[in-house]
Amino acid sequence: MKLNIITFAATALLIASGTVASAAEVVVTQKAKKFDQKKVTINKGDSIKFVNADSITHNIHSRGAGKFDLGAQKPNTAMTHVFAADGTFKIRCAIHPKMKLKVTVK
Ligand SMILES: [Cu+2]
Repeated sequence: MKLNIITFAATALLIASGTVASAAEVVVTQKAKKFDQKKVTINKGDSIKFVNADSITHNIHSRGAGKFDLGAQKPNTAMTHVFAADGTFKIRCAIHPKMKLKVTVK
């Protein structure tokens, strides 16, 4: 009986550590109509949390393969996008065309 409990605990620990290692989250902040990073490299399945630290609305999107549109993002909010496929993504703001971020997913 005692052995069964130990086996169960060890299995649970393995599952938990595997979950933690599988996906990461990178934070990219929008400030003064710019992304705080120009390039981000992540692994497939990772996500980017986009923080709007401006006092104006932004609208993050990407066209082409794996396109997405987060829609209007109000000041002092965060939106997260999961990159499920590999490739290179050009992230733009629909309101401020000069905002550019390149995301490489490996
Ligand atoms: Cu913007």
